[in-house]
Amino acid sequence: ANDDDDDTSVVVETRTRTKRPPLYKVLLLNDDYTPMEFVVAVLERFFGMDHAQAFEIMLTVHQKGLAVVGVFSHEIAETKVAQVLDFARQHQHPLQCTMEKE
Ligand code: NFA
Repeated sequence: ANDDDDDTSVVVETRTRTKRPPLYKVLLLNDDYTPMEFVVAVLERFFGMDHAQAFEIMLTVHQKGLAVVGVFSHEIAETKVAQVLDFARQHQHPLQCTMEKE
């Protein structure tokens, strides 16, 4: 410009910190009443497991009291929990399912 200083531009770079979204574990809980075959069917239907995988995880829940059945974004985890609880209620089983931040 028509003045006596020098035209100097300054580039200000702001560092972008990209945060990965938190993940949530979906847990299945043991109880004394839900039939084993029903739990296997839940794991196949909502968590995409084949029969052998589903049976194995069902047994872990039965023996240990609970197991992680998947890890998802908050929204997907919430949906999985709701689907399992709805399906269990529809069949009048007390199966419990919950989520926790990883
Ligand atoms: N404990 C249940 C039974 O003996 C089976 C079960 C497994 C229930 C996993 C809930 C979760 N019928």
